[in-house]
Amino acid sequence: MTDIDKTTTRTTCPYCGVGCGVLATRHGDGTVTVAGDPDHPANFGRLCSKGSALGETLSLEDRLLHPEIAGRRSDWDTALDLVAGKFTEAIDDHGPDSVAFYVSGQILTEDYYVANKLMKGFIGSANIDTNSRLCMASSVAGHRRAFGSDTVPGTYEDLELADLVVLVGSNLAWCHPVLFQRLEAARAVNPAMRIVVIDPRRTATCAIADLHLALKPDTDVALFNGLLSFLVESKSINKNYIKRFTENFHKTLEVSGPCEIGAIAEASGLERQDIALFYKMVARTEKTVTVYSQGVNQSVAGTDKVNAIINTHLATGRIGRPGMGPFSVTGQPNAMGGREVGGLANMLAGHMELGNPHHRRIVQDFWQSPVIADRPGLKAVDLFKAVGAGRIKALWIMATSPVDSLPDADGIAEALKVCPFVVVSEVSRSAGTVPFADVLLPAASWGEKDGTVTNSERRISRQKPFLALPGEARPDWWQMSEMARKMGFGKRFSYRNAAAIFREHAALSGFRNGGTRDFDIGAYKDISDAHYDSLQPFQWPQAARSAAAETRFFADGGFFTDGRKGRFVPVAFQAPRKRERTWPFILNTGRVRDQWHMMTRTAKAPRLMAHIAEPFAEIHPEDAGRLAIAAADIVEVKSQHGSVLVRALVTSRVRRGEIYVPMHWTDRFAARGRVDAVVAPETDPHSGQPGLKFTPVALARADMAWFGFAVLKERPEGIDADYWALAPVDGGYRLECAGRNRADFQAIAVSLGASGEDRIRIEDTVAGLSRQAYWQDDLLQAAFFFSAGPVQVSRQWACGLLAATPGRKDLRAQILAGRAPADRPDCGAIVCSCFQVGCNQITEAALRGADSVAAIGESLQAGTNCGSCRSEIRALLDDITRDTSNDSDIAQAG
Ligand SMILES: Nc1nc2c(c(=O)[nH]1)N[C@H]1C(S)=C(S)[C@@H](COP(=O)(O)OP(=O)(O)OC[C@H]3O[C@@H](n4cnc5c(=O)[nH]c(N)nc54)[C@H](O)[C@@H]3O)O[C@H]1N2
Ligand SMILES: Nc1nc2c(c(=O)[nH]1)N[C@H]1C(S)=C(S)[C@@H](COP(=O)(O)OP(=O)(O)OC[C@H]3O[C@@H](n4cnc5c(=O)[nH]c(N)nc54)[C@H](O)[C@@H]3O)O[C@H]1N2
Ligand code: SF4
Ligand SMILES: [Mo]
Repeated sequence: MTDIDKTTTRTTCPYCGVGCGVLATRHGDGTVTVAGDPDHPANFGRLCSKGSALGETLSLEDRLLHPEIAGRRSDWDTALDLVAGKFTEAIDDHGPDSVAFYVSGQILTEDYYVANKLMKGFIGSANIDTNSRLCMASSVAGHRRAFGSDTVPGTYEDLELADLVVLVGSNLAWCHPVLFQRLEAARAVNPAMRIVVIDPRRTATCAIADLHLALKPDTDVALFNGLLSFLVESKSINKNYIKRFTENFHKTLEVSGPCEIGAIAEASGLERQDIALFYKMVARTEKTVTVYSQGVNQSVAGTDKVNAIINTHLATGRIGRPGMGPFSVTGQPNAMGGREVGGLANMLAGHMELGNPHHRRIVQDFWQSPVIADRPGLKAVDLFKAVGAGRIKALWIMATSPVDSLPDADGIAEALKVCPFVVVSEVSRSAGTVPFADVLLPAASWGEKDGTVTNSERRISRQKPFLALPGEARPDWWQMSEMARKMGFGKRFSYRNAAAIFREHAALSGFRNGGTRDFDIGAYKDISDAHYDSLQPFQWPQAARSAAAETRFFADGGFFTDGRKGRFVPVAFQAPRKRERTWPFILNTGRVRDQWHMMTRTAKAPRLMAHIAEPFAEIHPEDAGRLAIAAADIVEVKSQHGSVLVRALVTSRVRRGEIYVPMHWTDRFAARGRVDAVVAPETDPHSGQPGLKFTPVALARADMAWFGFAVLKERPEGIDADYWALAPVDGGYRLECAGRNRADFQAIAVSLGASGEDRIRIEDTVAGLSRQAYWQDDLLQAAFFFSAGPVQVSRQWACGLLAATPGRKDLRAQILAGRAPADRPDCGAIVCSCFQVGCNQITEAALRGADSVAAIGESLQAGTNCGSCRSEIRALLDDITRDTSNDSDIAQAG
């Protein structure tokens, strides 16, 4: 193992479910740098753009440092007395189901364990749900239907060992970048490996796809049912496996019916030959892995999609063996840990079932608890409906922002307003939930907290502190334990540290298990504090009686259903809802490469903001043409629930009639960019997961009388423009804005905080153009570029102005001209965030002969550090060879 000195800590990245190991090093000047841990089996030293910028996100700016009651500073004792008092009062007056916890896959296993234990075993309600309901619930439900347990059968290595990797509803290149890099590297070694992407959009992931199936949204079940039938008809099934280890095969076939490619083409909108090609590839490739993510889970047919996929693996016996299996990749760093402790409202701790009396007995005996919840609690969407209806009297929200991330987000905000008592545990003062909190509790953040997380391949790793707790911030497990103590349950919550909780969690997993339950880490039930501190990443199961870790499940059956058979689940395809005339478009939502969720952390790193700096809607050129929407116009996307104003990104990457808007922008960074205000709260009947990728909407150009772009030293407050989007840059902020009514540009500049003794201005009222700049003591304070249409200045050049050497006189001429001097060409929208290389530079290098990603790396360094941009570089190169214009992977105005 690599030697590290005292200033370096081995920990785990707090972002995605790949769960990369990180080496964090503290320096004398207080800064922290991070590097990939070469010894961590998830990443072997790699990191993506978000992971490698972690050191830039640790400032205490925006941090909550003290408990607050009704907006006023308080102390822990007073705040928790109030919380315990209000919860107890509600329980006494209205019963245990009148209170609830809403937690998150971003708290650690130890935090989660305590929250779940308190609610289900001591308060006696199952009203604890988590943002994993928006994320993994359909996978959990699908796994349980097929396997009898929530088990991910495979490992990351399977992607490398496979000959065919099918990515369904997964933008791996942007959302699980290090896993994507491992896949890319494996393909370089095994050029025979084939990769299929099934996604309505042509994403960055498609850059390595041999076949991209741009199916109609929510038609995956038709495609995979057809595949099942094809496998039978082409005699590619494994009869022995089916017979020995599974049940319900024939009934399932009856539902999927004969393989009629024509009907499948009709349903999915795919070409018949593409479907046939895909089916043949699967039929002839034993080593097939099907990776799936939110295009599968976040759907009203999510659980059926999961089972349609699993059915094809059971039928071929391609499960639990090297290079084979269905593989649900998890989103959050601890989505899996949350499932292990039973954080969902319909689960019990240790992967046990709330509905199973035997399991309830086990858990209650182990906890020695006064009660045990015996019926499922409210799932996220229903939970907030109950809050809105006044049925929840006290609610504790921890490490998630439902007013931004749940569908019908404005409705959630209304619900929180009527809730009599809301507690919010947060690290960031700018989180969307903060204004709704009666009590605010400052939580420990990454770098301060201590515990474990489980990644997508069932690997448990340590998150370790390397910074002191700032102010009065405290870990979430401590907050919950103190609350339990104040409610009178102190004896069962007297944890000294995270290790003590981990020991209890490990012991429960092995308690009366004997191989009847998949989740067993009993081997760690007596782990010492010292061992816990130096715990190396390991995969479960790790039962007390077994020596080595098993790494895969179900190659030889051994399912966790009653008869220990794997279950085929008949799933009938249901055509998605027909479009109505008022709502002719389908809104799809998801992620961009360099932002994490609501941007409370990633937006602190200017270089991550350089990739895409404002919310956008991807719109097909034909739709744009029909609606007279030009590139970089502002558009309104509206549903019956709400609307957003975003920049138009006209691209053939999306299908006609569909638009894609990222989930990340909140009121803090844009005027009206919260896309979940538009998304419909419709859920999957089995998992309760909302269909976040399919909302019928209307789309229209928002007529703007003026457009503006500005760089500013100070963050402007109260921006008076119909559209705006703000992003930090080195030395200040950049602002995009636009307004519906004709305006006085100087007045706008002043309202945005323009000040300085030294100013320049050029105005052309006929053309509706204005450029202004303000200096104070030779330091540029702000520069503004206004015009009647979308502003055409190079953003990279303008953002560089703030960092320019003070006193440079040539800036004046540049600003008045609105462009960089001829000898310093514009680098274009940033593609490589590590080395700040733009698309113009890449295009130029390509035209000079750098015709591969490697050659671009050699000439510009782009793509040679974290590698997250390599698929975009490849797409740019492809575009240049195809000579298509206006189709890079970058937002227009980026
Ligand atoms: N950069 C970045 N990475 C992240 C995160 C982040 O915020 N930023 N968040 C993490 C989290 S919590 C999660 S859950 C994961 C999510 O990771 P992914 O699931 O890979 O990401 P998404 O962008 O939500 O959606 C994936 C794709 O589903 C497609 N899709 C939509 N509808 C359908 C459909 O009907 N069928 C199919 N087959 N596909 C469809 C969308 O077009 C989209 O490209 O990412 C994790 N990683
Ligand atoms: N339209 C649409 N909506 C979506 C999705 C989508 O694809 N489309 N994806 C959904 C998915 S998969 C997910 S996972 C959710 C994510 O949505 P959220 O969970 O709402 O997103 P985050 O911004 O990650 O919220 C985490 C919050 O916890 C705080 N925090 C960070 N660390 C800690 C800690 O240790 N303790 C405490 N107490 N607080 C902490 C952060 O400051 C932040 O405010 O969004 C869902 N919503
Ligand atoms: S892939 Fe990136 S975001 Fe995900 S764990 Fe690794 S470094 Fe973190
Ligand atoms: Mo997620």
